[in-house]
Amino acid sequence: MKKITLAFFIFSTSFLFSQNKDSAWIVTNYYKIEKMIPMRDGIKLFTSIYIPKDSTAKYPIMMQRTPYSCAPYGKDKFRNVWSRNTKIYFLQKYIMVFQDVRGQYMSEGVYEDIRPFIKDKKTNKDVDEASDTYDAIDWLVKNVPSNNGNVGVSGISYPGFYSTMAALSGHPALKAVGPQAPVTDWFLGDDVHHNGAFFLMDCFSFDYSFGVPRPKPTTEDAPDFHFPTPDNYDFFLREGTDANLTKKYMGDTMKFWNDEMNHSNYDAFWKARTPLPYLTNVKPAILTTGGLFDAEDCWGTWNTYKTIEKQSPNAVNKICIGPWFHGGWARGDGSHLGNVQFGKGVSDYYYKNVEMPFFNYYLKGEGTDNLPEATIFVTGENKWRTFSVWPPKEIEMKPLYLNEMSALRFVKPILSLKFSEYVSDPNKPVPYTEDVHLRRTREYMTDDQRFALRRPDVLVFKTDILKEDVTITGPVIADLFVSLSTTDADFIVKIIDVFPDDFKYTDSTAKILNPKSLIPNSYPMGGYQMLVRGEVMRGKFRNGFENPEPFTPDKVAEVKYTMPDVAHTFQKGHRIMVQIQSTWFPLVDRNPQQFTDIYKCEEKDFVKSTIKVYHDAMHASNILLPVLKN
Ligand code: PG9
Repeated sequence: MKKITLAFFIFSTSFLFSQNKDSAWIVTNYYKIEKMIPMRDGIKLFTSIYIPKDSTAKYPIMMQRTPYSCAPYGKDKFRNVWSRNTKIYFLQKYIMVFQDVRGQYMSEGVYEDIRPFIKDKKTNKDVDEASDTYDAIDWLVKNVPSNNGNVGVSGISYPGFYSTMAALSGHPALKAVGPQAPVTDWFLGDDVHHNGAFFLMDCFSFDYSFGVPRPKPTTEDAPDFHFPTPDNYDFFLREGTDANLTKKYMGDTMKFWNDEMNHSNYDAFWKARTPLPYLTNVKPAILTTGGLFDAEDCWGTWNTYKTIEKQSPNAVNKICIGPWFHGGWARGDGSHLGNVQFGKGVSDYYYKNVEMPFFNYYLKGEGTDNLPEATIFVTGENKWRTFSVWPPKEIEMKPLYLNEMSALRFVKPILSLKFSEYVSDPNKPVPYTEDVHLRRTREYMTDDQRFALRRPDVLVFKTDILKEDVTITGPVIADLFVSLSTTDADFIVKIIDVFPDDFKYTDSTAKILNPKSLIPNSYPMGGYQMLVRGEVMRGKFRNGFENPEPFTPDKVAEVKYTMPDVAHTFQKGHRIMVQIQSTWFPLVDRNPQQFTDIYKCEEKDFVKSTIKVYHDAMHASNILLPVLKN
């Protein structure tokens, strides 16, 4: 087992986490080549390759395939800022490879969003992201000087999708893959839709720029949409329907926006674009990384790990989840999100104890793979825990029942015919966060929910003050019995940690936070209602995403859906709160609340709906919590 020298380790650790963004060290120790690597169908992909100048040793290759550009272009141009998740590999003397995927930036070919995997490839024309990865790896190990024949592929978000597709390439040199916050299923739970509900803000901004046609290779980025107002709630409410946004801003040039508008159910278009069914017999070791408070691909993170666990039982398949926003381990120190604090050194801990040991073992033969199956940061108690299986075998799925008088109890209600009701008005939708702002925030995932509690169209239920800690680790299932006065509606369930009225972050917490990230704790944290998990369900898909069904007005129906896994301790003295609402705007597009194609409907189709949520012995709405037994 090779040991890196203590001096090099001290230097590299200090450099890695130093504030000095200058990559002078990288320029001194690396040289760069650029290559158009030929794929099996003749298309060439632009690839930047950074190689250690020290040619006395052999080094592993770490590759990132991206639709977001390998800039800077030019063999003498190096980035002057390296994010945490790449700098660390330079310091460990990896050969670093960045590739523009087919049809993006300087690569040839035609781009296709989340290009479908072709399981039975018959000719060299049958190409996908897996075959492109195979061809790229094959070229690299045969042509790049000083490589040791071992390749890793890793990446965050869309590069996370390309990492998962790399695992399907079948190349023998690919030894380890890191799908990080991977884009996985854009209808069931990632980015574009959650449970069939359209994520308007993210998709409008993303599609408007990312969806611009690219007629030929370019190094230029497409322009972002210029909002005429700093108030996104006002902008999207005034612009009205999805159809109006299509007509006014997207036209027919923004291909993927139009694809979204023309595939309103979970049809063959969407099913073809998820890698999950193909993750059988996975060969490379897999480490999936993600954030509890990832607003974009939390679903993809959890479901990539769980699917490999189920479909590839012999695979080395690990997961690490921290208290991060989307990509937060590489984009911040993990000490806090918005007003909620987690403590010092969270992201550093991950790189030093999880990601680097994992890849160094499989690509350099250093150390041992004694990484636990699941390394999970439990918020609330703010501690890393490890589990031999996820969800933990020590959990009990306990129903937390809605009761009358806005009570929440682990006891089923006994009264009959009890319900709580609200009127959902699509012209006065519940904001997804309190402040006036432009682009979707990261912080909404842990924001204070007191602003929503005050609205008449938000139902609120809460437990008594907890007499002991309640830790939940695993999936949360919302099981609602409802009736509507109309034929469709959305349901948003929010699981909330209510802090004690006298809550303050203690000096010890404050002290352990990295001074740079210490936020001026001016926000009134007493009584803070921390969003732990929120998720939407488009009601018409309650019995299946392929075939939406209308509600029968005033007839009780069950709306049951799974929310992305959580890891949180509701500490003694806190309360558990559940809020239920039918709009979450403009995060999610408005439901006209009539059974119709939402992407084609008109302003006149939007109607108020009187919604009843039942909590009686016959219709016991509840939230199934994965309570970790002590
Ligand atoms: N997860 C990001 C995203 C993709 C598509 C729409 C909106 C967001 C991303 O891959 O960058």
